[in-house]
Amino acid sequence: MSDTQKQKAADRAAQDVVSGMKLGIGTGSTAECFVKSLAERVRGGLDIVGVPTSERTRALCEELGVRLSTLDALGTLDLTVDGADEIGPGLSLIKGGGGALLREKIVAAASERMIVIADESKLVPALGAFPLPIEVVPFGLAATRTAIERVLAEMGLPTDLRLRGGVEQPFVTDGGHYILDAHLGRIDEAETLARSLVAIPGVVDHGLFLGLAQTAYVAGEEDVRMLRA
Ligand code: ABF
Repeated sequence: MSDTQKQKAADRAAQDVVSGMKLGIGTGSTAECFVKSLAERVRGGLDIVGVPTSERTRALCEELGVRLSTLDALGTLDLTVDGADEIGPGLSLIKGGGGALLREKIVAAASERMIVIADESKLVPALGAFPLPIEVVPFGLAATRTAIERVLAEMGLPTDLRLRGGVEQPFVTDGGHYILDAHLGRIDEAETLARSLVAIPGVVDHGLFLGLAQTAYVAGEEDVRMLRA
């Protein structure tokens, strides 16, 4: 979890940005390193417009002078650069530990390309050690939770769901939703799980990002490796 490694991966991704691009800008500490690299290039004359994936990222972009617009105004984006909680086989990802998965997924899906940036601690042989965030509507929380547990049980997965922030003070996303973190251990059938979760009324989305990223820049002690899906 080295900040230097995160910055190196972020710097590498910033090199792929060219003037005229419409950019999706991720959330989290690695994405913040990217905003810093980007801002430096903007000061040097790079002309881009970004769509932030969270209010936190919006604030940093505004502070550092990165020009922003909205997804509705721009339509499609050329590239999204974002961090991840886990990077598994084929650049399957778990995201959402930072609580911004919904906007991150909408922005990534509206982009022609997605680059993931990370330090090598995020690389895993199989997804699932990191708890899978599931974004849910507050209304009917108990019913939604029961339906998720049923799906998990049917797939032979643990039904250990924890409301982020706790019952007294649940964490609220930028979209006004709650997050249930599913402690699964290992996810072998990510596609099936992803489909089953979004089919549940009350589930807004989940942190499995499958088939969205084409490239990852992963920084180790020595260098930055490029991985392809
Ligand atoms: C975002 O930030 C999230 O999807 C992911 O949860 C998190 C990773 O944060 P960090 O870069 O701080 O490890 O990309």
